[in-house]
Amino acid sequence: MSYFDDTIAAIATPVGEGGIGIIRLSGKDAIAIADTIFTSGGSKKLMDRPSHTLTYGFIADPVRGGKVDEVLATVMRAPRTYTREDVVEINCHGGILPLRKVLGLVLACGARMAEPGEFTKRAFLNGRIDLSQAEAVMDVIKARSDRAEQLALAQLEGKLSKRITALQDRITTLCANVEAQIDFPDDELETFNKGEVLDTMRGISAELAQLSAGYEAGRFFRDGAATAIVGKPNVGKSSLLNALLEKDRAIVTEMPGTTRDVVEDMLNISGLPLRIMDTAGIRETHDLAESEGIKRSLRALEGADIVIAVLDSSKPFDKADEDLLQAIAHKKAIVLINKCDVRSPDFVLPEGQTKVVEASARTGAGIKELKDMIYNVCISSVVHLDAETSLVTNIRHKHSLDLASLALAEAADSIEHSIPLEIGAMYLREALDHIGAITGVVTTDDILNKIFSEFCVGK
Ligand SMILES: Nc1nc2c(ncn2[C@@H]2O[C@H](COP(=O)(O)OP(=O)(O)OP(=O)(O)O)[C@@H](O)[C@H]2O)c(=O)[nH]1
Ligand SMILES: [Mg+2]
Repeated sequence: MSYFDDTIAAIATPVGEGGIGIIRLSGKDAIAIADTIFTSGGSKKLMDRPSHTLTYGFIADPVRGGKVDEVLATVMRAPRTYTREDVVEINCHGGILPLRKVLGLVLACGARMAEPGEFTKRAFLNGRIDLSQAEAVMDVIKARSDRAEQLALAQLEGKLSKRITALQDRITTLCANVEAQIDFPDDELETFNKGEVLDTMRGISAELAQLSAGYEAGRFFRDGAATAIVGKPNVGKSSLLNALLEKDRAIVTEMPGTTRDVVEDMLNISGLPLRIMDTAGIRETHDLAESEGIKRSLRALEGADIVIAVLDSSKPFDKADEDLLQAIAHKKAIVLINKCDVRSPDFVLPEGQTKVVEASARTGAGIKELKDMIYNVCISSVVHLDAETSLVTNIRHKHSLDLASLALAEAADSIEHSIPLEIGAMYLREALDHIGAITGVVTTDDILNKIFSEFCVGK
């Protein structure tokens, strides 16, 4: 049974010209509405066609007559459909004009224009997928690397939901345990052993925290890690960008102050997408354009997830290099000792730097080591990463995990300090609510509207 009684429609393919374009209808009248505008060679009605079959025919204007487009119509009957409702997909010729005309007819015949994400929202509300799976649909569409797509697909298949539901079940059992102890305090309940209960609570709290810790790596895979290359003028930042990208992206000259603006490109390291930025060399200057460029460098440095600080080893390490190391001390950063092909014996890096790579942007030596180090710095929080790993990639999920982990820790503390068990039970129920928000067991219209409004129309 569907949650809705109206039928929605939208153009499901991107705007622009293509081989085909698809109009998608979903709802209890989807097939009847399609039948009012669809004619096949014979007198075949879509209503009489078996589910999950394709029918060749034409779309015609039922009022004014006249063929609008030659199409293939797919009939898919509930419940084995994307939304769990009756769905019809009309494959039109892929220009925007036929698509708009067909959509116009469908709307005139009683369908309502779908809102962004409304098909997926129906899949969720009709119980086919949970909320984290619905959110994964958008991540699959927007994935920028194989690895990001793999993670989103794992989430769509419910791997994250399974892990979360297992934790949820364990908390529910705990909660029942504690509540039984409240209701029957005098009975010697075999299930309530304070030490064991505390261990279980802390164990689950730690597991939730660990899932949450994977978020940063998950976010990098999903959105790309912003990586800024910074340093003094002429140390080889633009050369390094070009070496990493294996193309002549940025201008390189022997003149200090060559790069004036931030030059950005995408780089993929073993499936990890990076937004890599070459910046203007940082120094005192009276040149207006250069000083604006330097301001942008500093902004890029602050905003970056990862910083590559480039030093020129053909010259002695100086005060400006020292200032740079100071400026990146609070960031995830790698120190790159460049120009190692012409390294001077007077270049001495101060002690205490841990992530250091020696390289030559000119010869390409050390570039692979740099890439490996960037990858490791990005996913350091994830011990083990394979196809089965489900990483949290969504900030909403991370927040809920953190809150649930905190509530469990509070529950454990209160029970440890012999505070009335009612308080512990309250924290446990709070933890359950936070977990439930991830899969959508506990949610509000506001949250749903916000999540689905970020989708594209037709999905
Ligand atoms: N020998 C040697 N020369 C290098 C190396 N990397 C860069 N250079 C040279 O150093 C000079 C400056 O290189 P750029 O890449 O323009 O330096 P930059 O840091 O981007 O300079 P600005 O944009 O002015 O801040 C050029 O002449 C490069 O060919 C290297 O690894 N070895
Ligand atoms: Mg440059």
